[in-house]
Amino acid sequence: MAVPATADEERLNAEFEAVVDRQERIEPRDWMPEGYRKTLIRQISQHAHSEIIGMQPEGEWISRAPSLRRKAILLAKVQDEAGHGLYLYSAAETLGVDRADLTRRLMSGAQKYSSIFNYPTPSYADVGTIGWLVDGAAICNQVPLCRSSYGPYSRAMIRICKEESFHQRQGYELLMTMMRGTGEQRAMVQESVDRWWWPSLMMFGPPDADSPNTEKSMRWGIKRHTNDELRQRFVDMTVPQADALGVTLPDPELAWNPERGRYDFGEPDWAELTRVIKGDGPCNAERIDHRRRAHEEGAWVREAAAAFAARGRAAAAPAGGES
Ligand code: BYC
Repeated sequence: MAVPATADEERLNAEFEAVVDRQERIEPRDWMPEGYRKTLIRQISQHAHSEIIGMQPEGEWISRAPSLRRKAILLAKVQDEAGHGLYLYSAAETLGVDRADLTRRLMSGAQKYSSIFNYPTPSYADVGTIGWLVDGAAICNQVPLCRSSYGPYSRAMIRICKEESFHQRQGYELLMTMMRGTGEQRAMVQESVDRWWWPSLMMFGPPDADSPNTEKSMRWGIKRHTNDELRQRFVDMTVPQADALGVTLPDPELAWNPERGRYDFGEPDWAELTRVIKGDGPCNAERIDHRRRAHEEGAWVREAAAAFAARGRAAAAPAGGES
């Protein structure tokens, strides 16, 4: 049975709702309902995990990039993703959680990360397609999060989105270069787009009717649009880009609807999304194994950093012990 709120809690809640309604920001020092805090911790930490796991599929191509220029671009992009993860873990820590604990929850499977990173990257064209479609979907989803009601999250998202635009452009430029190349290169691009199109649509989450979190998250100003609204926006933005590139999107139902002024499109395979989210995608086990290995191999770095920080604290402490 729900515990009745005290008069004090009711007043605090009314103040909280007024701040959200005025489209102002909630800051870490402010009172917030427990459900709001929990939802933010869930979404921000899953987002952080996605950035860190998201380094793997493209990272596989760093040592095999076809030129120094392509290697430098890819290295910069993957490093940006590490940075995004760190901004987001820091934003999550303002809500009272600990990054080391969140990492443990990722590695144990207790917390999720985006379904998209459980697909393989067998072709170099996948580097371009991830930039174009995956980062394109990320931008669609994340630009509205710059206006999210929680201050540290919205500020992290502003910086992340600026970097995501570079990521999307480098992907599109890479694909455009390949499309101007040989027939074999054009076929590589098309094959890659065929594999990534539907998983990219799934990044926006389940259809609104099956999205248990959307209503509350919208009420609290955490999310600004529903999953289906953003999916539609992504399709409308991407179809003209596909035409300019000269690739076909693998959806026979994709067609301009003049009445709606938007594109109609087919239904993604929601059973596949559920399977991938539950851990049964093509690369789930591999991604988590890799993350665990990297965590174990990085233990000495964490120990060294902690020892260095402790030495700094000891040196800064006044001589003669406690003051
Ligand atoms: N994959 O009620 P719903 C990037 C889960 S990083 C896995 O609609 P919500 C990038 C959902 O968590 C991309 N799980 O949830 C990085 C929930 O489960 P729980 C990541 C998914 O939160 C490197 C359940 O399904 N972006 O772009 O209202 C290189 C029901 O869903 C997925 C973000 O994290 C999924 N696709 O809406 C390149 C953005 N979809 O937690 C690119 C921030 C749903 O209740 N996050 N689930 O057990 C969001 O905007 C929202 O969390 C979502 C889901 C739209 C993803």
